[in-house]
Parts: sequence; C-alpha cells; structure tokens
Amino acid sequence: MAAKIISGAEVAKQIREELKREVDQLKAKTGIVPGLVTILVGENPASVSYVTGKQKTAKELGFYSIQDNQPADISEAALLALIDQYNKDAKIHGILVQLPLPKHVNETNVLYAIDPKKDVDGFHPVNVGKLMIGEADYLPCTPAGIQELLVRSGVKTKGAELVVVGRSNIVGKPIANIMLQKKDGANSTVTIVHTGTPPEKMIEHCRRADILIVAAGVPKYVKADWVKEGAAVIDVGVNRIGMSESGKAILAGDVDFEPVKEKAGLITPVPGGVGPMTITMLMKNTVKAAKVAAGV
Ligand code: L34
Repeated sequence: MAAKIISGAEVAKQIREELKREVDQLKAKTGIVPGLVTILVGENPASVSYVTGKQKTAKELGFYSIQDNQPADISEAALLALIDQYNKDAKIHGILVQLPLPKHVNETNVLYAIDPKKDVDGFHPVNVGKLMIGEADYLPCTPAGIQELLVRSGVKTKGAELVVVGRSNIVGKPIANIMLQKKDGANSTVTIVHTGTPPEKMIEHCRRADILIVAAGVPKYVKADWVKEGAAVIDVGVNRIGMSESGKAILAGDVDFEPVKEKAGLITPVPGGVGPMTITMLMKNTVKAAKVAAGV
C-alpha cells in the first residue's frame, strides 16, 4: 500500500499560524517584538536559500529581523566580535550562525561565543548538554521539527524501534537524544547507524525500524528493501543533484522516494518535508527566547 505523504510545508504553516497569534499577543501585552539575527558567512547557494527562507518567515511573523552577510574570508576574531555585539543587543533574542562555516573558522569557538540564552539553534554546548539530560531550553531546529512532524502525524513513538541514519551534531545525535527521553512524543528504542556501521548491518538495522530517520547526506541512499512495511520514514536530506533549465536547483532526499513510498506507512517528501519544519522551529525558539526576555 502506498504511504501517506506527510507535508512538512502544511504542518509548518499550521505552526506558524499558532506562532503569529503568540507574537501578536506578546506585542500587545509587553511591547516586545521577537528579534532574530541570521549571520551568513560567504555565499554557499544552499545556505543562501535557507537563510532567505528564515528571514522571509521571520518577517511574515512580524519579527524584528536582521540578515547579516559577511564575506567568506572574515577572520574568526571578527566573527566572534560580531556575535558579541548581538549578545549585548537587547532587541535581539535569537542569534543564528548558518553552518557550515569556511574551513579557517573554528566552528566550536563560534558556537561557544553565542550567549546560551540567545542560542535559538540549540548548538551551544550548554544547550547540547541540557538536551542530553532532558532539560533543554532550546531544541535544535531540524530535530525539533522531526519530532513535531511525528507527533502531529499521530505516529506512536513510545516503545517504537527508531533508527537514525547519520550521527551529525546538527541532526543525528540530537534527534537520537530527543527520541530516547522518557517523555511524551519520545520514549523510543533508539539506534544510530553511521559510516562506521558495516553495510550489511546498516540494512539489517534499518529493516527493524518502525520509525526511520535518514540524515546521511547521500542522495537516494535508503532503498525500498531497507524499509519495513508500514514504517514512518523521515527524510532529512536536501541534496542538490542538478540544475533545471530555468536555473533552479533540483533537489533529492536521502531516501529513494518513489519505491520507498510504496512500502512505508508514512513518508516525508523533499522538498516540502523536514526543511520547512526546520525554519518554523527556529521561529518557535525565537518566540520563546523573546518571552523569557520579557519575563512572561
Ligand atoms: N546554524 N546551520 C544552522 N542551523 C540550522 O538549522 C541549519 N540547517 C541545516 C544546515 N545548516 C544550519 C538548516 O537551516 C539545514 N537547514 C535547512 C533549512 C531549510 C531548509 C533545508 C535545510 C529548507 O527550507 N528546505 C526546503 C528547500 C529549500 C531549497 O530549495 O533550497 C525544503 O522544502 O526542503
């Protein structure tokens, strides 16, 4: 039976409507407008597309929002000084430095520099640690979006065999941590497979999954015979596999969508799946940060 396709774009729209009401209420009650800065170093086309989406959404929600573009050769010291300036800016509640950064900049130093209270990306080690012990203030946006999609689609997570493909700091490790917490919308039995997993073991683990979350960064990596009948398949990959005649990027996920959709119970598309949820969860975190700053 063909899978139900979960539109992340639709779910994201619903959440943004909820957020818009919250923002309007916050403004009316306290005069505080959520403030977000997205810092982009260089001009990586994928990153440009993602921060453009973030800024557009922030504006739609009525945020005070700044797109801060910096040249690819900015020094680490200059970038740290810029972050410090936003740490001190009372109008800014959320700071996001789009990753990846150029090689000459140490990513860890940059993530350490962001005030944890303004770390709406949830990448500061303090927030990573809080997530691990189930005390997160800000969940990282892509994993938070995945959990929200599962919950709002009615997927039973408690006791589910959940397999994550990929162990990045942005997706694999945090989603595994979120889903193993003893909480509603989580409480799964979690396995992480990665590039160190022997190929035959990789397939074996995937085949056990009731929920399969794929963040491998390899186009169409997961094949139909890796997927259990009726599984919920979340495709986190956004791979640019070519260019259309009109100059638009052609995107593919990490899942071989067409055949897998015949086998899965639920599946997210690319584009229009996890991507829009990532952006929306950033907005949710920024509203939360603004509320904390407002003391409400
Ligand atoms: N600091 N860096 C930081 N925070 C993040 O949360 C991210 N991430 C990942 C890369 N680097 C980051 C994102 O923003 C991935 N990511 C992201 C954001 C948005 C989309 C995809 C990935 C997205 O909107 N995807 C659209 C297609 C957009 C397009 O055409 O380029 C989709 O429908 O999937």
